[in-house]
Amino acid sequence: MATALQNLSDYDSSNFIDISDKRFGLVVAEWNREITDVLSQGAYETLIKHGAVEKNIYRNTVPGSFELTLGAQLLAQHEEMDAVICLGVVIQGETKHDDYICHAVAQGITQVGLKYNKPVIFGLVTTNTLEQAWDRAGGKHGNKGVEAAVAAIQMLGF
Ligand code: DLZ
Repeated sequence: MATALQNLSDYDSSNFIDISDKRFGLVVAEWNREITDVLSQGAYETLIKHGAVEKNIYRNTVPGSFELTLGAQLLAQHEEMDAVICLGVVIQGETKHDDYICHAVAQGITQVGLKYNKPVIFGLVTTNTLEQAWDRAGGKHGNKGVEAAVAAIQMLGF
């Protein structure tokens, strides 16, 4: 019987396709920058580990997670771009801003992926507290940037 996958970073990478000629765009939100930098580093290192070439990885920052959608579109529209990975951290506050941002990003990047027919990965960490966000950026719940990169590679082999 197959073992349950705990998370995407446990994925069996032996059947990943060759990504040495694939181009990846990383779109990274500057809001909660200390954390998004860790997510970005995790995604970058994962792509390199699985065979991507440094010159084929394009990293762009946007002010906040709300801008991830447009950032993704500006990269995805290039024919030579194979996959885009969106990374951000949205922490719940006193208002509903987190809800609005998360829904907008989820819907927006879904549309970008469908419009350009290429993987646009949702690497948004959405938590109640800063501590929970760190838990998902190299802490006890792994690094969601790593998982986002794995998802991109996996989808390229689809
Ligand atoms: C305004 C805002 C707030 C309150 N919180 C966050 C957050 O937790 N994470 C994040 O990535 N961005 C946040 N932003 C900024 C918005 O995403 C956006 O950049 C601004 O509303 C400008 O459009």
